[in-house]
Amino acid sequence: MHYHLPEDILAIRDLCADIGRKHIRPVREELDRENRFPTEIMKVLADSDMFRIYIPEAYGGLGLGALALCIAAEELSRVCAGVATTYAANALGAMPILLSGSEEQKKRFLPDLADGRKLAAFALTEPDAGSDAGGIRTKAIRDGDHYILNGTKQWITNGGEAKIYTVIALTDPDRGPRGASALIVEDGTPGFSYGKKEDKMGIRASATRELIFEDCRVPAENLIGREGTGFMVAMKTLDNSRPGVAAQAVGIAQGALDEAMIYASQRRQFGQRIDSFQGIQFMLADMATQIEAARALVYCVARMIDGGAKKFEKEAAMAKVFASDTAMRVTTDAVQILGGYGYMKEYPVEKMMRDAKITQIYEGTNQIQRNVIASALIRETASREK
Ligand code: COS
Repeated sequence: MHYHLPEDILAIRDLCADIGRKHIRPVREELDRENRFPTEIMKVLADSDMFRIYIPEAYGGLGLGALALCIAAEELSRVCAGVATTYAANALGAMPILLSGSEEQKKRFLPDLADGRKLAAFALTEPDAGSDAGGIRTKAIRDGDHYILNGTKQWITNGGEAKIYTVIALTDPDRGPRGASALIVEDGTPGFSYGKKEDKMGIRASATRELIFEDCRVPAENLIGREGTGFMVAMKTLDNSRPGVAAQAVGIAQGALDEAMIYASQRRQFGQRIDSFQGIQFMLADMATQIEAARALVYCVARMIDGGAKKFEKEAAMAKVFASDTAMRVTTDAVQILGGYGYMKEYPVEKMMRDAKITQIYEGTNQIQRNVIASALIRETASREK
């Protein structure tokens, strides 16, 4: 399919493919086995200006927008979704500042993120507040020119590795989600420590860790926007980041199809290549068709965002659901095509199948995405009927 991508975005795709081939492919199995954070690869991405693409030019970025970020996430995920998650979680962490930060906050924090000197992370989820994001309990109580932060955040991508965290906490606990606010918390702030590092099924090159806040004093100037706007900031952040997860899912699925195509052309059974069997051909055709449909949806939403659309939560959720369900189906079929070999760790498709699973879960489970889509449909119908 021809997507008429502009030259600068095509260059990003080629650059990511090159980094994938030279720097990620040779180590992806080791990173996965050892649950090891890809520090060296982040350095390569920083040296290649890859952290600049989603940051506006005024703050040291290239201002290339959502489509560029999606293409980068897709191409890196084609090789290793764990590395891609580590990379893309920076955009997620930076998003509250990009969307709602003051000029002063943007000038203070974004240039370090743009040149990759510092990594970022986004902290919303808690042990008892996952899908029910409005149920968070972490508190940030104003005390003079500081907020006193207390609580635990769970499953935070880039936890322990990032230097800049955007944290959603209750500044007015009696008001529930309407009393939530977004704060920038820097690594090293007294009272801020890291808990357990998770041992995950997939995306094992990415670090997932608990954040612990115990009477952590955060300067009041680190409040993003106004008090009480934190839930909205979080929701808008997720609307903007979900197309990136969808792009990651497209990349994982494409990587699995690439492997299945090569294997099916080389494997011989019953005296012929297995890609000469109609049963395998139909599987490959369905895999390719689903991937292309997912990709078209992702690029379309990214272009909506870059075109300045104000509301795209429905489309972002649709892309996330469709692409991640596709990734799960396609990677499962890829394992099936490789048969017994596919089930073994010496072939990459079993890792891809494990990696695919998280795309149906994080940044909002696919059940929550369907809630978001249905609510938007019902609202649209009601407003048409008025
Ligand atoms: N953009 C802007 N505002 C939004 C919004 C959006 N996408 N979604 C909701 N809001 C606003 C609503 O308009 C409402 O505002 P008011 O209080 O002024 O009326 C407020 O936020 C609460 O919305 P709602 O009643 O829909 O909230 P719910 O508690 O029912 O939860 C869901 C909504 C389930 C959609 C939300 O909790 C969610 O997205 N959960 C998943 C969280 C997630 O993705 N976690 C992953 C971890 S982060 S990587």
